[in-house]
Amino acid sequence: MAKKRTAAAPRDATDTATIHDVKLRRGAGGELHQTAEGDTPVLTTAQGGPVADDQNSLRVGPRGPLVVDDFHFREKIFHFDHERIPERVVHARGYGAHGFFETYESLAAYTKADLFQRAGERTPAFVRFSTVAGNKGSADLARDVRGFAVKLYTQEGNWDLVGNNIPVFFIQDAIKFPDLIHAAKQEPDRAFPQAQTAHDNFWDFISLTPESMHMVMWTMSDRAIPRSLRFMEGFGVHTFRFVNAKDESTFVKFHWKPKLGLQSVAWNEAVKINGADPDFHRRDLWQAIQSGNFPEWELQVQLFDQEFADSFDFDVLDPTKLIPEEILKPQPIGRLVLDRMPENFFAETEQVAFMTQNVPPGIDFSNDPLLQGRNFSYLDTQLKRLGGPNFTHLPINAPKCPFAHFQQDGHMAMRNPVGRVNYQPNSFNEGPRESPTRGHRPFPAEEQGTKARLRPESFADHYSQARQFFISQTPPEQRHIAAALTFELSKVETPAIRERMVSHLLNIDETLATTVAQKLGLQPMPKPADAAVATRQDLEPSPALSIVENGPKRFEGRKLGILVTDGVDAKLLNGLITAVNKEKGTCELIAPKVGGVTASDGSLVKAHHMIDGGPSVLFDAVALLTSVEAIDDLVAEAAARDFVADAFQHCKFIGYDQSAMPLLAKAGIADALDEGILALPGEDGLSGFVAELGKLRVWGREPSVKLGKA
Ligand code: HDD
Repeated sequence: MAKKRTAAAPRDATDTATIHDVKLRRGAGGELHQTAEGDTPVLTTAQGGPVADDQNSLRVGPRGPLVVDDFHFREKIFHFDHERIPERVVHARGYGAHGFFETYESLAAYTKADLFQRAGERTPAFVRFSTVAGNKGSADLARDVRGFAVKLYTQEGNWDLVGNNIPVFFIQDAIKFPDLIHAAKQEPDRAFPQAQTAHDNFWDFISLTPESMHMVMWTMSDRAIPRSLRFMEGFGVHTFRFVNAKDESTFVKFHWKPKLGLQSVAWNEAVKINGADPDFHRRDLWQAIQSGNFPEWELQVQLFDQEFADSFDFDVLDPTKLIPEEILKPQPIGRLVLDRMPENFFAETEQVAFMTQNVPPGIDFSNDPLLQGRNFSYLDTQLKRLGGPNFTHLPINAPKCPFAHFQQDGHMAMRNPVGRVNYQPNSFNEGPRESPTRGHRPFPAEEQGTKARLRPESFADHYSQARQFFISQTPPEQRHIAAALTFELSKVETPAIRERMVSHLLNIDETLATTVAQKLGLQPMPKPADAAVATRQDLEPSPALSIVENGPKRFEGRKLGILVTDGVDAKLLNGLITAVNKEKGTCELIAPKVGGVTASDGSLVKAHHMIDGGPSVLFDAVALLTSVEAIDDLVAEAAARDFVADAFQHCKFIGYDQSAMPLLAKAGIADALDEGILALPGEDGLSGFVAELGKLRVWGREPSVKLGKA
């Protein structure tokens, strides 16, 4: 009997097969391709038919019309016309990576969640980072919240921890979410601004929503312009529950802490990065993973009981509040490592469907109204985006543990129950049955109350933690918040909205409010907003809220941009690269021509960028390794001057050899050499220079360059 003629891969097939004398080769997805001469697969239609000519449509004569029986043309164009799916209504721009989560110790005392039972257990993970407001093609360095969505493929089902890089949220009730997002995204009549909150609608909504003040302090801080996705924290935001085998519940808040510490950019830098490399964050993640520098976060949890929750004046169910780490220290429970990029962006990063309601047994929800509203929303959005109820059949969304159910049919069903019985209970004793012992059971919390639309009194304090955040920042970070507010409100055209915002700021910090008002030219000063101010308390500063206080101590994972010319001192250059690499940093070379330069020893050194293509905003620090012969030509290049001037105004460390002095002079900083502008190799040698780079910025310089001064 003839072998089955099919494009589907037989289970036991090897890399090649021969069917009806046609040589076949297995593709990445297990499919078989017909092979032409050599090992090149034959191009086929989606139906598997070999294609003879893919360059010319079928037509009548050389100048005649096309004909309708060109099924290959029809199929090719039809498929192209349907390539796009709706982008996410929020978090449209994102980038994902695969990895694993590793549990440190058993957490059986707190949770029966299978992934937390055994020390050293690894659970496959997929993480998608995103901005919120911008469209899919917007730039990475928008001033925005970053999504931090983690899918853990546990042995008892997928757990999606769909968080942000900010531990609180704008609103307390999910019913306000459409308004918040409408106000933040482009205004509907003019369709701009793109990926920016600096416009009337956003600040109008915010200034009428006092509960958003805490989150606004975060979004106006440098948290909203991270240097890299690898250098930011993630938060589950809400209070969740751990539930153990005895049905005992412990409240839990989740924190992802980056191993490489926190780091952000300056606003002026962000604006320039968006022009120089709109894909800055995704390129950075791609490069890090492809080069084996796998980003890592520690999962830490704040665990507490009802009695502890009751000790606060605020409510742990209120998503606009956090529990300061100094009051309840987060405990490390595992680590997340991202070690593999998707093979296909669309199949994985675009089609991944996160849903807050995906929780395994042992993890449960609290009565946070925002969380409960989210649990309702995410399923709907996947249906819209992915086009049908079978999106769990997509490999990126399918569980990696055994699963069995009677859901069937629908668009694009790839798996249906086999056999006669597709229901339960059934008397044929076939198919899966529920398991009261293993299955997810909600924590049996007792609930009572009158059904009503209301906001509890315990959610009323909107300013105490906003103030706490502000006073926990270092002076440069406070300056940046004031500058960000000034910038954003300067783009607001309606004076009453500016005033309303300043009246809220007065309840947060008077100096902040006055600075912003002065810089806006606001007169007279408005009165403080009267929204529930009576509840405001003076909370202690929390250093854990500062980025500068929690930055790295080393240059590891960072990038030095070295501007080189012909005649560069080969020993100095090689020594510097070695010293940076030893510290697990990387170097990129910028030269007048991308082909490279000839070093002092005659060797050809290839460059990564020409000067226009590699501005200093792309690097964490810079070095100027030039030569006496080439410096005049370099000084003549405006881009070289900008390279140095920007590095200076962004408070970066600048290493230089003496020949580069004219360039420093051209950039206007030869007379302003400070502790961050270091001659190379320097007294402590190149390793001493690289150790200094670990401080990342020379914030003491900032007032003199007026950067970030509101
Ligand atoms: Fe949301 C996407 C995070 C409130 C409704 N959200 C989405 C993503 C992240 C968050 C990271 C992107 C997931 C991905 O990469 O695919 N959202 C949050 C956080 C919130 C929050 C941390 C507050 C604590 N979200 C929130 C509310 C609602 C939604 C209150 C609706 C009531 N979110 C959605 C959504 C999205 C979404 C419309 C759009 C795309 C998607 O779900 O998959 O359902």
